[in-house]
Amino acid sequence: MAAAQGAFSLREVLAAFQACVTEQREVLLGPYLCGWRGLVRFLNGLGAIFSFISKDAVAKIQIMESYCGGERREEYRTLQAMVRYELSGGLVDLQRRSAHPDSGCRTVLRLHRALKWLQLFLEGLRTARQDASTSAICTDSYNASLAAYHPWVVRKAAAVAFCALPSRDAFLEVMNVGGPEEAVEMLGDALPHIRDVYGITQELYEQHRLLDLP
Ligand code: 1PX
Repeated sequence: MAAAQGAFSLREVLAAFQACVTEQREVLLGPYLCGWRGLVRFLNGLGAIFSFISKDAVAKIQIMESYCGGERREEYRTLQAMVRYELSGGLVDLQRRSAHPDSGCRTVLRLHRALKWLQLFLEGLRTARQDASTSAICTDSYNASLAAYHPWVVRKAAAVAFCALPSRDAFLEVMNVGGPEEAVEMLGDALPHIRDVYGITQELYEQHRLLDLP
């Protein structure tokens, strides 16, 4: 699978996660959502079998984009501001989805859990042997993160889709950042930023007891 000339590079997509964290250690939602948009674009390029995943991700990105571009956009500039605003305004369903089924807090929580999958998957890709199976790396990362939050039917559909992933080398090539060595190096540079965004979000959600939002 050759990397298409002029196709976008995963380097730029992952750079968005670096741009997320401010000096005050706040997470900017603009670059965060840009990062997710880029990842979805990448996922779409992997084939139609992944479209049930990208549809759900896009739906969640769109919910957040509408808050970020809406009347209360100032309250949605950072994750910290969003949590403050939604919690103080009673805009989050804490027990069961009812009056506020699509709060920013619950929507970001879904993306946040998926970011853990991404972190594990990229770490796996980076450190695996050349002949490793991408689908096994993806399955392991999924089982160690998102799977716990998904019903049986989603887990099964995901397992089937993962079988369609190309080999590790082909996958590194579609990332379009140069040869396998360069791709591995780029992942090494990008991962600390993804871990950082994940860690800040996790701590914020823990502090406010938001990690189990329905
Ligand atoms: C170099 C690597 C780049 C790969 C880019 C891949 C981008 C993947 C984007 C995945 C975003 C997944 C968001 C899932 C959010 C979620 O958990 N939603 C569920 C719960 O939502 P609800 O509103 O009902 O509470 C929802 O049930 C999900 C349904 C769709 C299936 C989600 C399967 C997720 C598998 C993630 C692994 C992606 C594999 C990509 C292979 C490269």
